[in-house]
Amino acid sequence: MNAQTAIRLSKLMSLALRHNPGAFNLTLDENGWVALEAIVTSITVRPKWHWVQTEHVRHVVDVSDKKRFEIQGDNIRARYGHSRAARPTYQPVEPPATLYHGTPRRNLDRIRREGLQAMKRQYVHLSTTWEMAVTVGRRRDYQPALLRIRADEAHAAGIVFGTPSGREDDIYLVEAIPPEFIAFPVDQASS
Ligand code: HQG
Repeated sequence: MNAQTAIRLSKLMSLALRHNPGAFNLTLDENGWVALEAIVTSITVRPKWHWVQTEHVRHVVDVSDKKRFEIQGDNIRARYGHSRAARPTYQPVEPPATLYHGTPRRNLDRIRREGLQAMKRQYVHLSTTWEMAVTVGRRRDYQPALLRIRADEAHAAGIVFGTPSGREDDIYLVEAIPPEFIAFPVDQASS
């Protein structure tokens, strides 16, 4: 399987495990898990994907730069990013003092007013590094606004942070971040 095909398979797995398991005849449990065998079968019935085997799905899990998926025993799930498919309960963890979020500049005004909201997903996604936040923001704006989240203060104020692993991780998930815990860029006008 070449790299491009692996990316396409990864997107298909995200569709099944984050957004629309029904379209794959899959039923996820409340934390997003489903049998590995079931997702492989559901993919192979799709035109052009008949060749997929468990090892291909495992390969996508292994090579994912962002650890999008995880396998435990005979089950697989998306670690984060869910919209409708499931609402995983993440183990509460103490966040690092600072977390980051990259967003298109056009969102800034609204985020200043109402803070970060989960929008179409189940949770707000926060990054541990500035670089990752830039990458996330660049999906939709070549020069995204970068927000610094005062996670220690938010945590002290009772906001619950979780991670897919239940311990220190690359991605932190939270219901919402009110504007008082966000340091906005001063030199970047919203557009
Ligand atoms: C914005 C991808 C207006 C928010 C990424 C974001 C990440 C608001 C957008 C992961 C807002 C939602 C998640 C408000 C938040 N007003 N806009 N009050 N509150 N927003 O895709 O964080 O590659 O749901 O800033 O890399 O961009 O797929 O969230 O711009 O890790 O594995 O609303 O998904 O991972 O967009 O991305 P998203 P996100 P994968």
